[in-house]
Amino acid sequence: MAATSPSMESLILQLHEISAVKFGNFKLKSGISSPVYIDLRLIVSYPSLLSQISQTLISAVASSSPPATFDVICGVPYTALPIATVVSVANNIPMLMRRKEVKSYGTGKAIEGVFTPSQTCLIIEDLVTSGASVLETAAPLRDSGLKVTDAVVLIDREQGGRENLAENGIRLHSILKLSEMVGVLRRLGKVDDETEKMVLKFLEENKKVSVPNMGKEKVGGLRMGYMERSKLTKNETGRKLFEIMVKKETNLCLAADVGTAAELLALADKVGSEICLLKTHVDILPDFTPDFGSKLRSIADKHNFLIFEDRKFADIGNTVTMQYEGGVYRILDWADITNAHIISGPGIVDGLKLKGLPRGRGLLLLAEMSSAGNLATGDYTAAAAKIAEDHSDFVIGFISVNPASWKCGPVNPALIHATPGVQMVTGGDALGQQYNTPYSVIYDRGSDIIIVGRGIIKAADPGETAREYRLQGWNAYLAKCT
Ligand code: 5BU
Repeated sequence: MAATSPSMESLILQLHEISAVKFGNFKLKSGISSPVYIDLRLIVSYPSLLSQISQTLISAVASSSPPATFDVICGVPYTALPIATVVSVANNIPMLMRRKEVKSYGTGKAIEGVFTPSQTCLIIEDLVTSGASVLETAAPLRDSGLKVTDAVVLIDREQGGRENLAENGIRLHSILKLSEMVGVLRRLGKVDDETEKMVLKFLEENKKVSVPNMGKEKVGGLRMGYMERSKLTKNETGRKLFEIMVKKETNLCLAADVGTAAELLALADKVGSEICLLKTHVDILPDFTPDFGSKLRSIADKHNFLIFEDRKFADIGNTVTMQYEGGVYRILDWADITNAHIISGPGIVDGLKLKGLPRGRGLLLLAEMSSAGNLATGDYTAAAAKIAEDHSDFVIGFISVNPASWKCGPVNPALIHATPGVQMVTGGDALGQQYNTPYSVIYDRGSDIIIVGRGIIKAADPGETAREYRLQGWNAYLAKCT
C-alpha cells in the first residue's frame, strides 16, 4: 500500500477524534454486521474539517488521470449536501440538488437548480459501500438529460462500490480506503492490533456487497426483482423475458414503427443489443413478405431479444383464434408475445390461449393505454388484472401506464408491466399520445418495461439513443431496488 501523506494522516486522526470512525459491532444499511462504522453526518459541526474535506475531494478529482470534466456538482442527500455546498461556494462551481421525495405539487422536479441537458454532473458522496446511493442520485440526474461519468467520495469501504459504479458507467474517485484508515489509526496507537485484524478480516470477507435490497421494489408494495420474479412465472415466454432483462441489463422495448420491413430489420440489428423486446405493427409494412418472421427471428436470436406484435386483438374468442394463426401475417408463427383488449370479455384470452399456449407464446392484456381520454381506467383496469390472474399460464402481464395507482392494488409479481408513451421529456404528440420519462415510468409508476418508439427511431443516432434509454430505464430499476 502507498504511504499515507501527512495531510491524509491528519484527516484520519481528526475523523477519529470527533468519533466519525467508530469500532464495535454495527449493523449496516445492507444488513451485514460490521466491526467499524463511519458517521460523517457529524462533520457539519466542525467547519474547518468540513472545508478541508471538501477541498481534498475536489483536488482529487482535478488531479485524476484522465482528469474528470464536469459542469455542475450534486451531493448525494443528505450527508454529502453540506460537502457539495462548500465545494460549490469555495470553487465557484454551480450545484444541483436532488430531491429524495418528488413532490406531486409545485414544479414536481426531482432535480433542483439550473442546468442544460447536455452538461456533465459530478456526484459527491461521503462514503461508498455498494454504490447504491450514488446510483440512486445518478438515475434522476441522467433522467433529466445530464451526463454522469464520475463520482467522488471521501471514504471507500472497499466492498464492491467501485465495481458496481463502473458497471453503470461511473468512475469512482476516493480519498481514503477503509483498510488504509485502520492501518494509520493502528500505527498511531488509536486502535489495537486485534481491532485492525478484525476490520481487515471483515473487509476480506465482504469484498462484494451487492446493491442493497436488490429486487425489492418500492412501488406497488413489496415486489421482488426481475430474476426472482422470473421463477414465479408459469409461462415460458414470461420467464424468458425476465431472464433476458437481467442478463442484458435492459428493460427497454423498441416500438419499431418504421416505414418498411427492410428498415425494421436493419433497425432491429442496430439496436438489438440494447433491448429485451422489439415491438412490431406488422400491418404497417408495405413490403411484408412471408419470410419476414423468420428474418426477424434470426436477428432476435442473434441479439437475444423477444418479439412482440402489438396486434391489440379485440374480437370474440373464436375470431381471434383465426386472426392469430392465419391471414397474411401468421402472427402466431413468429411473435413470442402479442396483446389483446379485454373489451370482449375473458373469452378472447381463451381463444388466443388455445393457439398460443401449445407454442409457448405469451399474452399481454391492455389494462391501460397511454393516449389522452382513453377509457381503460378504474374498474376496466381492475377487470384486466383479474382476467390475467385467472389465466396466468398464458397471460404474462399488461400494457400499463401507472400500475402503482391501480385501485386493485399490486398484482401478482409474476406478471410484467410494459408501458408505452415514453420519451426523455414529458409531453405528447398532436394526436393524443402522452409521454412520461423512463425514470417516472419505472420508479414512480411501478412499471417494468419502457416501450419507446419515436424517441429512438427519430433520433439522429438510434443505436446511441437506445443505449441512453436502456441506461435510464435500468438505472431507474436499480434506484427503485435500493
Ligand atoms: P411512440 O413513438 O413512442 O409514441 O410509440 C408508442 C408505441 O406504442 C406505438 O407503437 C403505439 O402503437 C404503441 N402504444 C401506445 O403508444 N399506447 C398504448 O396505449 C398502446 C400502444 Br397499448
